Amino acid sequence: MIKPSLQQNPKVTVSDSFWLKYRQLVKEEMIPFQWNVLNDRGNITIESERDDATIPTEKSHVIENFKIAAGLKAGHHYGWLFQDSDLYKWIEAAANTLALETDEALVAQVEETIDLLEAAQADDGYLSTYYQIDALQLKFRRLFESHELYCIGHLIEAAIAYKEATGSERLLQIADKAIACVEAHFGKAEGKIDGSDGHQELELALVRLYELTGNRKYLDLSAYFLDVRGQKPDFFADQLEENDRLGLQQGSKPVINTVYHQADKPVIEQDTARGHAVRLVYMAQAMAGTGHYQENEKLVAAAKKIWENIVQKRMYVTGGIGSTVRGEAFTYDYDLPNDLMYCETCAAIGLLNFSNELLKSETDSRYADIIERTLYNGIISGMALDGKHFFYVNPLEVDPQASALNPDKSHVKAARPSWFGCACCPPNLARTLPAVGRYAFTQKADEVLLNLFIDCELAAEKDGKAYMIRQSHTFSEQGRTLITVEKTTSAVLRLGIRIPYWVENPMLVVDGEEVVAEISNGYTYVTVKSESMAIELSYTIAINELEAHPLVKADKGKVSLQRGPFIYCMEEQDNGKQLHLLALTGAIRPRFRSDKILGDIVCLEAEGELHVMEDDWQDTLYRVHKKPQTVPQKLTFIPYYSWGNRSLGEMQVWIDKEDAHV
Ligand code: FUB
Ligand code: ZN
Repeated sequence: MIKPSLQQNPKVTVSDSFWLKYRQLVKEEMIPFQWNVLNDRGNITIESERDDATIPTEKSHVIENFKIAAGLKAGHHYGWLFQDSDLYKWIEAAANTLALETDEALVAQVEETIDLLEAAQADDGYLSTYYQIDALQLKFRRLFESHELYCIGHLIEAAIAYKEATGSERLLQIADKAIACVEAHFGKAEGKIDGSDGHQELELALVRLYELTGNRKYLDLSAYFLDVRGQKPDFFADQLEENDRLGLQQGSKPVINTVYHQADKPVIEQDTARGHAVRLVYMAQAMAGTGHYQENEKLVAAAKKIWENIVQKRMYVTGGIGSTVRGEAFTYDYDLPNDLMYCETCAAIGLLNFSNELLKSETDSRYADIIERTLYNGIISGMALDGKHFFYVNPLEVDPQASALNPDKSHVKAARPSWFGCACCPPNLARTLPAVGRYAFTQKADEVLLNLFIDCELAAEKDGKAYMIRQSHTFSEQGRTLITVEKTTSAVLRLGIRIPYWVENPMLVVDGEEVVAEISNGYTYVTVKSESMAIELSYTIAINELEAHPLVKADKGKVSLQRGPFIYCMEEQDNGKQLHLLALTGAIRPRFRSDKILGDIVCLEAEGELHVMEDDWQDTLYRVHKKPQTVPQKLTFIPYYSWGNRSLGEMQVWIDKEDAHV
């Protein structure tokens, strides 16, 4: 393993019109809208994410919970045990926005929120509004479901973002006090709890805190929580037994599913993606990060194994993960049903961050491919183009009638609701989108990687000397990428430029001279010796018909279309009803379109055919097979992320390929 150097969030200024639109949406729509929700203001309809009457959908109550915990109000906690994390993610979203542009009113809002957190935090640093208000006797005693450490993880991430954006350490102090509380209660020493949280998150946040501070104690604590997981598979159940023995009022005592919690065996032995999808990728990100900085090759190798299993056998073409609503979980290799899937927005965000973490210890553009696939597809599909409606799960095939009438598809929404009883995804999007520049480059001790083709500028330092890399792109019929490097020193800089799989015939010109683009692990390298250099990459943007591995039953005989980083889909609005009766038969062309709702997009138009239903089907459900009649039909595909923004209707990513209608 390469000796790890501490990586901090790169200072990247994004100027890309596609991503600036999202940044504006977060600032102008999502942050104020979500603030209203957290304060139970406005007339916002909260939907339950699936057909389950126990999901709390009356209100958010997040700010109220903190006020009650702080003793400023009377009452009970409302919402999920992890409702606090909605506020922490909101703060992180605000901070990531403040890192891009100052906004005194927003700073004041965050400062007020920090006042509230300070008031709510117990003297020993404990902070979990549910347990503080209604069940203090169970503090750290029902870890399978309590999310106490999960919430501290999100608090830490918010504090890091706020420090990076404003220089203020106020929130970090609260986070540090919470960490001190965790250290006082957890560990190997006699009398301490030797176990972990049911939902991983604290571990990855501690790695990020190490990156910010360089303090190895955070890394060691992350390593402890990773290491203890699965060592005693009965740990969660034993806690419940002990609560009974001690006569503590504790409510339900379910049978613990240790696979769901990734706690049935040590993490180092977990070589496939199992259980709850978000938890798994959050855990694996922490394994990759902790392993990298502690130079623990086994831990990094175990993380990689999990990553390989996901991207080779358990990931949707959109970068979505999680094949079943039951337990929001992975199932088995190649089981990727398009209409029953889960593909939670948070899980795609987790896979993005997991891939980004692995890229730190291994230069391989496959990680960047997944960063790109998740970002441009399964993540941004999680929100409407108005910034005020969200998907929790991101289907690849939708029929509104099925969503309404088949209870097994109650989680497969045909339109994005405003908010959810479990609101983990919307603020997760809000914190991720303004930070997109962080994935564009990876700075390593001996090289800088340009991962994403986003118009932006990196301002960084190497050995105390400043350098700048600017990239800009044109994606019309042909692709053209201009990269300028400027340095204040003649010290050599090795720049790796990712050549994405959707680039054909790349031609590289460096300082006016054509050079052969030799590719190593998906990157082509340019050695910058002089104080400035101009690099031009031109290429053809491929339109690919992707097919899935033959063992993916759901996609047999079908293709999905991809141009550049975007996966495409068909909508009823453009193609009529019964999308499953369409097949792709001929050429595909890009068409530039300015749509009132969808904005400036590149659609794909293709020759296709419609399987016509003959009259003799009227009262017949089955007949002896004969070749179906077909008529030619023009097909229109839009980028997947933009589906569901017009009228309610069917949507489909995978389409039959010509010879399917025989
Ligand atoms: O448990 C916290 C979050 O709620 C998970 O990450 C999501 O999957 C949802 O269950
Ligand atoms: Zn979520």
